[in-house]
Amino acid sequence: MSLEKTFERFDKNNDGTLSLGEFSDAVLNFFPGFTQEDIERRFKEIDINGNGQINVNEFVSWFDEILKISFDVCDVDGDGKITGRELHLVMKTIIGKTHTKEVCAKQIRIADTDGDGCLDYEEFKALLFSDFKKG
Ligand SMILES: [Ca+2]
Ligand SMILES: [Ca+2]
Ligand SMILES: [Ca+2]
Repeated sequence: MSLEKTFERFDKNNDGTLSLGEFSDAVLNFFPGFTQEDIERRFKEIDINGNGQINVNEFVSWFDEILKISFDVCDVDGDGKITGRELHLVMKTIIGKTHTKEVCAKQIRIADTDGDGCLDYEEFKALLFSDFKKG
């Protein structure tokens, strides 16, 4: 699942842009902890020309940045990798989901494609998108 595909999926009326409602659905799907107020503020930041719509380029670059920030926040010790313990902390504080340590460890195992026991940025993204697919 790429960010472009995510965009298309949430562009419910297929007009090639995301309205505030469509954007809100997309954000909440990945980050249920966001409040409506946060979402509206971010929407205004992304919608630079103020026409009330976000195009695919604006969405993809914003989302990529948010994912990088989330990754850095998750990576508490800053070694460029996320462990099960770090993931547990993050799910709770940022993403707003409470998972047990066991569930986090299992998710790491599933998403850890190179088998080093931790998630790098690409694996982290894949994990978020796999959650998205399930939901
Ligand atoms: Ca739309
Ligand atoms: Ca780390
Ligand atoms: Ca890995």
